[in-house]
Amino acid sequence: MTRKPLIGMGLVLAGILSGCGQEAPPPKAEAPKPPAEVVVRIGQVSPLTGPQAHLGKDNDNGARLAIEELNAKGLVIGGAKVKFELLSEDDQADPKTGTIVAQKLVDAKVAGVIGHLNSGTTIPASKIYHDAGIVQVSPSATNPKYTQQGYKGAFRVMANDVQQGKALGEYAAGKLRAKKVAIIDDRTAYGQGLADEFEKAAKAAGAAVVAREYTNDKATDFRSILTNVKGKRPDLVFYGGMDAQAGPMVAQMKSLGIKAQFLGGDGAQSQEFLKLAGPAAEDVVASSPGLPLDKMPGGKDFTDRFTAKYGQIQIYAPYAYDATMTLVEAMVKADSTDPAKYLPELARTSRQGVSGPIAFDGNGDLRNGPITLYAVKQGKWEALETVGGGAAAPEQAAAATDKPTAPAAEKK
Ligand code: ABU
Repeated sequence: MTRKPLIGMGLVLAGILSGCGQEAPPPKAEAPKPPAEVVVRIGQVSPLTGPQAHLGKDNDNGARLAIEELNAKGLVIGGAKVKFELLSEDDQADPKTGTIVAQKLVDAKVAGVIGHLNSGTTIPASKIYHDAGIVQVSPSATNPKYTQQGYKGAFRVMANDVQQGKALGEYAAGKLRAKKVAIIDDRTAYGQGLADEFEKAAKAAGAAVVAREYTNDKATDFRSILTNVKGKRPDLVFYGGMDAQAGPMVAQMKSLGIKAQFLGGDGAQSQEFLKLAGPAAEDVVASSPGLPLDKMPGGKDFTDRFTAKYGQIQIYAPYAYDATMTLVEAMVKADSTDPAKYLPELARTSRQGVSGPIAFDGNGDLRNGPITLYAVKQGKWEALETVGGGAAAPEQAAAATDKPTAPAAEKK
């Protein structure tokens, strides 16, 4: 027996139905199924306890705001609706604790990490993430070594301390006309590294280093080293370290009658510094990578959204927000939350963040990151000047964020 083609059978069946005076019902279209929801964990690490807890919470809240906004969009990645979950860990700004919590995040199978805050924790933790194939974007670690280790998954969204130290050294010897400088650092990767870069640049610009002292990132009494410094009669005291030390140090300089100009880096350029130093903060100068908040392309909107939920911005919240948005944008572009799949998209990032344009060089450093110098005037930080980078023009400041910018080269 010969088999009839199915189409012929169909026609026969249709004929039978029409012979009965009935119309064939149109085939029913299946209602599209809503994509399944998957939970994607993103790690965030910063000091959430101890003297830098206010900064750690600032990073945490910046990343948290980004996660809330991303979840509100209902993103679909790889065919599934994604709910992001922020896993925040406290590294206490301690390098050993940093590696312990990094391993905890690896074990929790996070899809990426925002952090750490401190260079001293970011650098040792980066080996753990690298070995586990996890991508890391630090909002605030500025020691150059972090991105010089050859780890393809290590990125940062602000300028590093080679750039910051140079800007500070040149400002000290140039605009501040310092001839004799004293340098104090906290012996952390950040504080010592920035002090070394400052020293190089200040000497190259003609200043002499008359004292080099050190403390640590838990200390609160600096009178002994400040007494040594006073004996050298410097024009300027540079401190490489965080606000928890810089604030009391400035207050103690005043009580010891040290009239030298105080200069610090981004670790000192916080709202907390103003509280800790009190009236002695007046005329202090400090730098910070990035643009002043009111000059950031998305600064005003971000400030409104952030402060409504979390209160005052300390320093790094916009960068933690940008780091998170940049990481997730790469996942969306790759249509995958697998670090191996979205890493090439992250390396090619070219976007407008709230803090400014975000694109990475071959090491994972931010391209053209600006550095801004600030002075305390009437108890508030006032921007003095911005060096390097592409400082946002006023018309750019009003522009929406997340706009594509010029394409960047492939990472490594
Ligand atoms: N950038 C200063 C604070 C964080 C760090 O690099 O240690």
